[in-house]
Amino acid sequence: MKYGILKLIEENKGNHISGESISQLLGVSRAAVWKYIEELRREGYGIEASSRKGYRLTHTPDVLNEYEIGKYLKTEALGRHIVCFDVTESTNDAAKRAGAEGAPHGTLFIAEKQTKGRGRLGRTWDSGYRKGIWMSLLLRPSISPEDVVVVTLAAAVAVVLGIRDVTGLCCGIKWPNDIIAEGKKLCGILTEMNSEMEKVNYLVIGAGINYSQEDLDFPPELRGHAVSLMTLLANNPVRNKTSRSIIVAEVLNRMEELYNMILSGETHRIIDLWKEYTITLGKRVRVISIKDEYMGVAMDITGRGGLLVNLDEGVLREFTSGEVSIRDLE
Ligand code: BTX
Repeated sequence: MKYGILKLIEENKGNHISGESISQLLGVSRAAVWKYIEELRREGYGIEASSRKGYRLTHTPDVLNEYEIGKYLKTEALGRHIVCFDVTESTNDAAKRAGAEGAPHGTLFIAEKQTKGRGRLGRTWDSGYRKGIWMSLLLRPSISPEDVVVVTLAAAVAVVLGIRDVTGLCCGIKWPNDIIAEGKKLCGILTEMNSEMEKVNYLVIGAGINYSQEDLDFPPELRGHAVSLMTLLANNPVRNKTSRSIIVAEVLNRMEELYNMILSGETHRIIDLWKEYTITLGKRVRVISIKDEYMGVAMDITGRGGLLVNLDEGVLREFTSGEVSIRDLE
């Protein structure tokens, strides 16, 4: 109802709409309309009220909610249910809990701040209040567990394409799924799954996209290594037309296209797109696996998402997990 009222006010594009009209159109009392307007104002919307003319929208804040994201969504399933948190520990944890309780495919969990944002292998993800897009998507794909890597690769491609669609900015993917711009980390992706031997019960794809941090907003150890979208767009007029909601929606729009390709057996198209945007292939790399470190040249990515490296000792080896650092970026 709250966003129904907002929609009516917004559709009037700068003109007033009376409380009476809103209450008649939506079938709610004028007192209720007033209560919802107050709630919207607390969320940051500028809504002018005049006793004679009614309500007028004067300012839309950069908040993440189902209404703002929904304005730009073109999907059928992804993001059609959205759970928004002001503060939560980790949206991946929220999505996993909801996954276990039967939440529908495509549900999006998104937070203004995470207090225990997680990276891979128990690392932390810095997720400051309203500084980024901290989101997790719950998927219920009918694929086998070994094909999950391709969904993760698709998520990285979706982030790159979504950002490019909105801003024109071209980012690169560092294997397996870091999004890099100007040599710094703009986004990280954490995929977690609940599966049986043959079947995935649900999959959670978490993405953290830095949006408005200045260098000093990052913890000292990340300064110079992490970057935000607004910093990358510092001198670009597109900066003022971009919002976190548009980015979220465009990433989901792209993700649904790619996800449908996977379901229709076209995983090779995901691999091809990933290769188009990667910055890893053809580079001298250091691969840090759980046990050892290896040096070599990254040659290719396999159909199941592994990285093929021509090691210095002359052996071609596939890595399915691990960390890669690109020598040129070090
Ligand atoms: P990762 O293990 O590849 O990256 C984690 C590493 O990245 C950290 O050890 C740190 O060096 C660096 N780092 C931490 N925070 C940031 C940041 N904001 N920007 C750039 N670099 C950073 C990548 O793991 C996967 C991250 C997924 C985050 C999302 S946010 C929504 C969802 N919920 C959740 O708890 N995690 C995911």
